[in-house]
Amino acid sequence: MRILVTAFGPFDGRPENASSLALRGLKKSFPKILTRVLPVDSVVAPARLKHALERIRPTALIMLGEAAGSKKIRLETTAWNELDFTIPDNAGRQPLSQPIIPGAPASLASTLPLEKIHARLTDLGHEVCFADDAGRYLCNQVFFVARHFLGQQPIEIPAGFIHLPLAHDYPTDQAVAALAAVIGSF
Ligand code: PCA
Repeated sequence: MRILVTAFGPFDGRPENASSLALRGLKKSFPKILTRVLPVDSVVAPARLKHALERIRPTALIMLGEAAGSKKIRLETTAWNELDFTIPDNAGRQPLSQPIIPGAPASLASTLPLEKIHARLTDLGHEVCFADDAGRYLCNQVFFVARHFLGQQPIEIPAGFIHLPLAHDYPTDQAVAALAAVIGSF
């Protein structure tokens, strides 16, 4: 299997992003996974992700980001075709109330085995929930772009988004353990 796991770099004045901290730890346990850290830039991030998908042709895609305020690992069920940034991205862009891909469906579902992942993480004692709103910012954007792109390929792969709490709300080693269990469910 070629598993691609993406995370985001820092944004919103915080020095680190919990998702890239966790990704670094995960790579140590699973050196064979392919990784990309995307910038919080609404033009560069989707372009880089699509480029990685074309180059790597992964057999599974797990996208990670951080969700400030969340105490649980959020298994995102749905990507929404809307940009409505509450803060600008790192390049200063702030699209409001506009589609990500005009003419594409209003929403696209995760194709990760979320029920199985939820059961597995719960059994291991992790704080985990399903969530149907990944925001209208970069995480939702790359989730939608990836699902749209992959939906047009001849073979569908499991692909979806997982939001991690900030590192002070969910220690990185625990997030890494949870993600290791996610990887182990493929
Ligand atoms: N979280 C933001 C973007 C990058 C990240 O880690 C979001 O939820 O959209």
